[in-house]
Amino acid sequence: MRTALIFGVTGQDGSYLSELLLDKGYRVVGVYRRSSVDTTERLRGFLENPNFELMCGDVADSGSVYNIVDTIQPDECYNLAAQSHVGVSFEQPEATFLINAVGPLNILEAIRRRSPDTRFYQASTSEMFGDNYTEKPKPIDATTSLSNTDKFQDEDTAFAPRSPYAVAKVAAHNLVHTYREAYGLHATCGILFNHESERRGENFVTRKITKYVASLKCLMDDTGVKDLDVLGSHRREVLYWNNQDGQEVEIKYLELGNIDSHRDWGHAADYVRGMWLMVQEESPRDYVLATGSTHSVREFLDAAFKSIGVEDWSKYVVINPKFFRPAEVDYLKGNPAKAETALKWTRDISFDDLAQRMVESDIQNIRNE
Ligand code: NAP
Ligand code: G4F
Repeated sequence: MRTALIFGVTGQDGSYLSELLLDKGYRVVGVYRRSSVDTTERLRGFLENPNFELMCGDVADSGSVYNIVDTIQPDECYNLAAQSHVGVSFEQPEATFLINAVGPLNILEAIRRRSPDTRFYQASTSEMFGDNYTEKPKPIDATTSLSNTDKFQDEDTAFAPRSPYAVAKVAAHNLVHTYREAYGLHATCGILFNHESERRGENFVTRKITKYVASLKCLMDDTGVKDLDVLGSHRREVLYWNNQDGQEVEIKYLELGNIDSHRDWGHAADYVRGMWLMVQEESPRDYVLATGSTHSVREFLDAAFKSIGVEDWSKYVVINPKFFRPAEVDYLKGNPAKAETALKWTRDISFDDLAQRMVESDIQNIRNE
């Protein structure tokens, strides 16, 4: 039985990766950090699995990382731990750098000193490209949806980080390369573009939108009102309605920041499969995982609101400068040709399916509350 160690197991990707590895017959050891509240909500489906166990630790604490790596001697180690919110990284740059750059350094050192045969995966990100892209590509593999005139990012596009989050991720990315070359570690970076899911953190833009849309749908169903005029004749911050059970329900308008930025959005379940495939390679190499399509936040709003039959979302959305970032990444569109060709990596869930699944799941969550 192979053993996998996952730092950041309680996060979105950690939960999907654990499921994948347990299905493949791995023993999975997940590292969670001490908290005053339970953070294992996303692990509910497999917490009782005899092949799954939890250890407490913090990537920013080298002693705990050394101890865990030394004790477990994993075949594979995945570092998904991060302060992963780009906006928050402007408010907490030091903590972000410690977790996102020093954290992976601690793991690399622990592996080098205590478990050098462990294969290591680092969660790099498309944010590292900043506003840079490649305009005139070399011929692109026919299996991708990219055309030769597209602007995109791939493994050869230079990094130009625009946030403390991205700077820390570039540092970690370069550390992985250094440890691979200097010490011969089997260490791989997956440069992953945005991937979302029903388990996405609630302060990322997709989930923030789908949670709002789901509450709107429940409210409309409960009250029989088809088109709430949140910003029109009912122009008040919060509207109250009585639902079918006679309970008071409130709905506010949805406040967002920059809705003109473009992201390449896929589903996390598809992306964790790509992480595993990278680690199985004989020689460690970096790969971009992306869909090859880009959509604005506006287009995500279109898809989410359409899924409940609302065509005009402008009645529900207010732009609040509070959610703008000091520096924005305007355009991300990944070219997954290398992963598609070398790893035979494919995706099952489309952009429209993604939005719909997230809305449906949030409706279920409200109904089960
Ligand atoms: P996420 O849901 O925010 O999960 C992050 C995980 O890191 C959580 O389990 C969190 O624990 C843990 N963590 C934070 N600080 C830690 C520390 N000091 N020590 C140990 N664990 C710590 O993020 P995700 O979306 O799953 O992303 C996984 C990784 O991929 C992250 O490194 C992210 O930067 C990177 N990435 C994500 C995307 C994306 O679109 N999702 C794209 C590219 C790269 P708590 O539960 O206690 O907070
Ligand atoms: O959902 P976001 O916060 O994701 P962002 O910044 O693209 O970062 C995510 O993807 C990265 C990969 O490219 C990961 F490395 C990172 O860990 C994370 O998972 O924001 C997406 C876009 C941005 O342009 C943001 O400015 O949506 C815009 N936006 C507009 N209103 C908002 C909001 N973002 C958030 N979080 N909240 C808003 O109200």
